[in-house]
Amino acid sequence: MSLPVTDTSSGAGTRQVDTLIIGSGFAGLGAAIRLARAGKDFLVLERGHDVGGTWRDNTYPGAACDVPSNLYSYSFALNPEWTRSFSPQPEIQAYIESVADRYDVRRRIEFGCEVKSAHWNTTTHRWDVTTDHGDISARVVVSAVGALCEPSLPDITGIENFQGEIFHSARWNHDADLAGKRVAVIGTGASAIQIVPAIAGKVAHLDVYQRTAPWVMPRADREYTPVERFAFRHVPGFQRLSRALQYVTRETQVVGLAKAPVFLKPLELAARAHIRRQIRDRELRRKVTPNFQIGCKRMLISNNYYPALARPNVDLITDGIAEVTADGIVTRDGTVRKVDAIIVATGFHVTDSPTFAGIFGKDGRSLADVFDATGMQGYKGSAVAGFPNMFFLVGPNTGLGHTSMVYMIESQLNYVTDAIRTIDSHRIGTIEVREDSQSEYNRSLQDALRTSVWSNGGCASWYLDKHGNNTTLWPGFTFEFRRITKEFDLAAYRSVAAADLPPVPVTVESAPAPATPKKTRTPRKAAAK
Ligand code: N01
Repeated sequence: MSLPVTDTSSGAGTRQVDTLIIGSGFAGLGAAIRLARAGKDFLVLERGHDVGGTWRDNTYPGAACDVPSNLYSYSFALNPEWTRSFSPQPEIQAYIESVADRYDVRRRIEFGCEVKSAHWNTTTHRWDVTTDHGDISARVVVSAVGALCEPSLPDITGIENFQGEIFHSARWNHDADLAGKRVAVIGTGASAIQIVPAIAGKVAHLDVYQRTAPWVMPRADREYTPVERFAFRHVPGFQRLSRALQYVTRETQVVGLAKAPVFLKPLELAARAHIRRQIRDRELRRKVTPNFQIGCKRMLISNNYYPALARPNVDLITDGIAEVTADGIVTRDGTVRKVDAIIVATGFHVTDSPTFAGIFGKDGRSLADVFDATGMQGYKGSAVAGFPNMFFLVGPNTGLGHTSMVYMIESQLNYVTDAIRTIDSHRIGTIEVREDSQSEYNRSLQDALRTSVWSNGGCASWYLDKHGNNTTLWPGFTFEFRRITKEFDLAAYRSVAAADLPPVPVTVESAPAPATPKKTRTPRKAAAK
């Protein structure tokens, strides 16, 4: 157990924190629970006013999960309260809040505290973190900011001049009354296809601006019966069995997605049949039929998106947007469509998150600069060379298109918790993934991705960075990731024992607090080179 060096009082001066976790979505909250269980000393900073991350922020009408409910929870906190086979956002948010309460970690989370920057201090061998609640010095930082947290706004000429209501899907303005209004939705991704059916019946007219038609599959969503809900609560192993079956079924998709896309053909046929079943109009059928291989972009699921598009008050517009004016949208063919409100459902900054620009590693370069040069590369999604004593959750190549991210997050929690345990038990002062470990790891990832539909399916997606590399998705079965993250592999890292670090010079004005627990007796030779 590490010594309790965290001083969370927000008095004058720099606060000393042992492990600083940034974010309290599924990843950050999970990290807090795991570190609390391991008896570690930590503080969580959360810029929002509650836990939940992307599930707290995405409150748009129709928001729901496209992963089955029983798979979409922590393995250590199954939720017998799910009411449907695919959960709506309010239930997921309520679940996350209930877990925070059950594991009593809220008191270790500082809400409404935004991290502005984090600089590795080569003198103190700690992270200097600037926040809007003052400065913090942390021995270890765990970044759990998530991939889908920074809304991406489209760079469309004139959009800043629009005079009506305009907001991003992840920042829904619940004060805006859309009833009886002319509304435009820009984008046809996972968020938009849930928003469109939810508002189509309320607005006077809806224009849906589609740049690329997505593949949409039927959604096997239904209410759980009272018998099932009783069994989830009272029959030992029943919910876990349901979860295991869902896990295995979903995992079979990896064969088609990552290894041999020919096996995705049955899914494509099912999606084509879905279009034929739900849309009569030939022209609309043509417009919604994608021109790339299924799976290349995230496969969407909906039973009410196509019927919503077929409504008389809804138009699907496929001519590109030329500009936005004060009161409407002009497409490239010159047509002007007046609207009262625009909903921007254009996704998130994933490979170019603005959070990268505020993290500065040991050579003074920001994570944004490093990723700009090399692409978003890391090691096991959890560490990046040049950024000592920093771990990432939902880092590079940990994303998924086919199953629950919570499974990947829990794999990373095993790894990062074990890393912190190792740092403490070996009395390590600084630890950093070796460049050769990271390069080798990324070479094998990119090799594995070569056969995937994401690389060969003929689409442009946010899975690929500007170098054309897929730096977001895990290229194999998720149990393979679970295996390689089961234990922290110290040999892949360069570390310096705390006792071998040069002493921190003491200045007249301020004497820095001890960097690492000093009163320890583990032999320094235990730290790997
Ligand atoms: O964003 P997206 P999202 N002009 O990036 C279009 C997760 N999620 O918020 O395809 C016009 O998928 C863009 O067009 P194109 C899930 O992981 C999960 O919908 O790039 N259009 C696309 O249609 C998902 O993948 C759930 O040509 C522009 C859309 O905007 C991720 O969140 C629910 C444009 C963006 O789609 C993001 O989904 C919801 C422009 N300038 C979301 N720029 C679950 O159920 C972009 N577009 C778990």
